[in-house]
Amino acid sequence: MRLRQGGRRVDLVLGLLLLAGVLTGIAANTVGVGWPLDLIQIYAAAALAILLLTPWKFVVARRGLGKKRRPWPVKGLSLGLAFFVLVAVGSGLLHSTGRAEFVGPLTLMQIHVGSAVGAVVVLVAHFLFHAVRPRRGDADRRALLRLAVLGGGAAVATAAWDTWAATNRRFTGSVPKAELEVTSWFNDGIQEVDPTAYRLGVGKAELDLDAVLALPRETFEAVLDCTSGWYSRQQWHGVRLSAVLASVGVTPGRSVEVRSRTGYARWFGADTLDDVWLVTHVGGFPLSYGHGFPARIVAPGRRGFWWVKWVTSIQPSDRPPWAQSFFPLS
Ligand SMILES: Nc1nc2c(c(=O)[nH]1)N[C@H]1C(S)=C(S)[C@@H](COP(=O)(O)O)O[C@H]1N2
Ligand SMILES: [Mo]
Repeated sequence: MRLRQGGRRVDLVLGLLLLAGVLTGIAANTVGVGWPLDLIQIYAAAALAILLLTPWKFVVARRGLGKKRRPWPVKGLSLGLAFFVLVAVGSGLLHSTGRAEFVGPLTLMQIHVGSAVGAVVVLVAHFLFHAVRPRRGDADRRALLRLAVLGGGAAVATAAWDTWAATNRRFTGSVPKAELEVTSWFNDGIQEVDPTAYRLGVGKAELDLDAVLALPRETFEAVLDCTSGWYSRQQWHGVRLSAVLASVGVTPGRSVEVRSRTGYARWFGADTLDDVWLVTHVGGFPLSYGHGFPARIVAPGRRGFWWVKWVTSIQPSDRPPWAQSFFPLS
């Protein structure tokens, strides 16, 4: 009886830790740089708390698996869930060290996200078969004390991990790279844009490449931080979107739609256009085809998926910037 109650509590805490992991994981991949909270620290603490609970869960699970009454789908789901969670935690921790990137053809981040999605799917199925419901008696003093010990243990483990293992990660969880990596959100192919044929539509005006290069450009540094788990600080050279619009006398609506030759688009709020750049050069050289030649967005403080490459159109829009998908959909 005691053990059964203990098992339910372990499951409850594990379920809450998984939920915390999913929420902070998604949040860390949407927020940008001006963020005061080290979300990945909470994320890592949830993961390490799961690891700390593994020995207890193991005892409980061994008993559950031994039960003849328990139907085999529940047992299968339990094992599947344990597998996905341990793979997700392990691949995430390994990635955070920045010392490994691939396992076979897959990146650690792909394995991490894939197994986390797998865990959520299995958890939902598991719950449908074998629901754990909290009871009032679950939160007695001893249970709360244990929870506090677990929290303390996870905090210490996280601090140790950050000090000795994940030493170079940003608060987003990304690890550093000296050079940019040619990356696309989904499957946009590299565009080999002919510079003589290039036209940039801004409102009703059309600028050729010389006209873009004649705009008031500046040099600055900014960090590209991709949701695939790396970041790179580079020196960029380009013009603020506010200046691009002003040069042709266009006023933004509620936002500005920036569209790539591939159709990929993001909307930037009218009040942010001083801080979003149309750049033509990186590290003192024109952009390469892979990095968005002849012109791309650099949006300091926003994740890589905002940094639209091969920009061919900048249009005022009535769409409020929040009325777009959280992450690009294609
Ligand atoms: N047109 C277009 N622009 C894009 C993408 C894309 O798929 N299509 N991917 C974005 C993502 S997810 C990232 S991280 C950066 C990568 O820029 P890089 O290839 O120069 O490193 O480009 C962004 N711009
Ligand atoms: Mo990205």
